[in-house]
Amino acid sequence: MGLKPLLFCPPSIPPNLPTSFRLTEKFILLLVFSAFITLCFGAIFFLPDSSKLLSGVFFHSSAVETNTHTGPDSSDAGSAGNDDRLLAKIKKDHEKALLEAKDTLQKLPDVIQNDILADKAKVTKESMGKGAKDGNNLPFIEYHRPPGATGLEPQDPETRERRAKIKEMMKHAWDSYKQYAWGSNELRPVSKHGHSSNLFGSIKGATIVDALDTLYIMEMFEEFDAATDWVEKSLDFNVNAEVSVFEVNIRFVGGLLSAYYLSGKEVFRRKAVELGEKLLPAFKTPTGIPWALLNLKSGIGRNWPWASGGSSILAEYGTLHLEFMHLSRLSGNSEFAQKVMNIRKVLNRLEKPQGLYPNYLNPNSGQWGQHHVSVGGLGDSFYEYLLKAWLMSDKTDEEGKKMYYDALQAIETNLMRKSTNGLTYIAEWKGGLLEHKMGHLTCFAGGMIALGADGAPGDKTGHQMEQAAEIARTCHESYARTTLKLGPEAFRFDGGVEAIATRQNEKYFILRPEVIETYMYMWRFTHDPKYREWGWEAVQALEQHCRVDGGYSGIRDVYASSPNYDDVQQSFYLAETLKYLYLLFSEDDHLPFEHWVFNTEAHPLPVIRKDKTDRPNEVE
Ligand code: DMJ
Repeated sequence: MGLKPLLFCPPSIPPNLPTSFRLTEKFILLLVFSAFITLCFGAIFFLPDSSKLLSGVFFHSSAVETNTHTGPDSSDAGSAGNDDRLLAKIKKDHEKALLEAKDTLQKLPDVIQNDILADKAKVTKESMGKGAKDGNNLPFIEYHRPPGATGLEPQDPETRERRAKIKEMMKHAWDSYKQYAWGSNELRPVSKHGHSSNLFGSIKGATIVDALDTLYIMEMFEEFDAATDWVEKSLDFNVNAEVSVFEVNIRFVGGLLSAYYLSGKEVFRRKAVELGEKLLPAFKTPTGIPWALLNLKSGIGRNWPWASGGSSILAEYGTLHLEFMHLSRLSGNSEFAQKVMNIRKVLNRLEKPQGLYPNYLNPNSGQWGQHHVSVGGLGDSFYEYLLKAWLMSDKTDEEGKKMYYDALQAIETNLMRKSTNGLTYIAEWKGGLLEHKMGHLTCFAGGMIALGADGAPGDKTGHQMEQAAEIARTCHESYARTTLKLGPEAFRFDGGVEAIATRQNEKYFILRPEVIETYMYMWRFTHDPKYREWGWEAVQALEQHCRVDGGYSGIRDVYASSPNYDDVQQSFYLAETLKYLYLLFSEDDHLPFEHWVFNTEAHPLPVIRKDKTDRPNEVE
């Protein structure tokens, strides 16, 4: 099918009318038209804001708005009425303000100060109530540094010198890390490069965060500032990686919290809360007992594949309490505290074999796994946190207190034994049978028992101090009986030996702190000089056998005639071992126990005072 062509047919025009303008007429018309357009555009661009002009015509404007611009318009009767009312109100307000000022001037300075504090507390309370939803939206907190963040020089010259030596050791460890592994989690001091264990996923800088508070208390402020700068610019938790909830909590959250409380720098509070929030999905289990491992991006958790029946580990889920209580306090978000209080609830509902807490608990069923009990690896810091939760709450957490002293009683009855030659040790319990072995990790218990002795029920204070002293002695023996004078990972009391490692895979020393930690507590409570002497023996051994050009290294066999390095400078060497040594040679008012509680990675956290509940933002 074809299309018809479109033809143009002009309409017929009468012959006497002009069909078009002449050129001059066209020109004049064009001029008039363009002048008109220019006028219109000029009006749009150069006249005052037309909306304001129009508002006077089309919209009713309030008296206040009118008066702020030009004052009263005498020709407008309604507006004049408004103005009178307004003037009267202003006058009244002025009179009220004058009366208040007069009132204030008559008050005593103390009363004025209290009024200001009450107003501040009110504002803080209101903002705390709203709760932070991320590390960037935190309530205002007025920072007060708790006492003893730094300490005075020791009186005694020898102690002063020894303390200075520990600071020099810290400098060597830190400078080496900075030179060879800056930003990595840990340092390989022999091969002189960075190292990372998979405990931290792809989070970086474990040594920096772990060392912050040690740098601060040793007054190494230049180094502290460099570390702070790194935290501000490079510490990143937005990683798609699986981390150990426990390790990240005790080292990173704990380290950041301490750095905040010591320095008052907001960046540490922000980072601690940000990381705490990233850990919360670990609690998404039927019982609320958290997973051991968590992918920080997906929030998916799981347990260690080797843990009995898919269980969570006592020392892992039981070592979140101190940090999470502080996270709630610093963020205004009560979820952190609820999560850890729920762990207690689950535990309290369970039947405990002989009053003991097995190391394995299934987070789905809420039932114990294998009946394996230990005050060393897998169990240790759970007991520590029960006691410290009570102390950190200014002794108001009665539940924590009861759980601690009951557990200690069960440990004493079922696990604590004396060797043939009189060395007290804490064995491991496997379904009712004892394994007569004590781990280096278990040696922290001397310090813990000493710390709790004062509050022991009945008249057990003296008894517990003796137990603590005996454990300190046994652990010292485990060092003294080696060739290199450093303690093995585990030592046994069977097969004719006492306090000696018999298995090759238990002979290593990885710069762990627990024995020195116990010396520090024992020194503070007894002032018996032997504890400083024992600490100094350890310093000499560390210098002789662990110090290398590029930092400090662990060693593979403490019974060998010379050290075989494992080439790792653990972050806890800076966080704990060197900090406890420094405090051992410091005066008691440096991080005093009545104001500070150490988390299990030796990060000091302030006691939350019960008499300041009305001023939640004050530490003391
Ligand atoms: C530290 O990370 C902590 O003390 C933890 O509780 C177990 N032990 C290591 C150091 O030995």
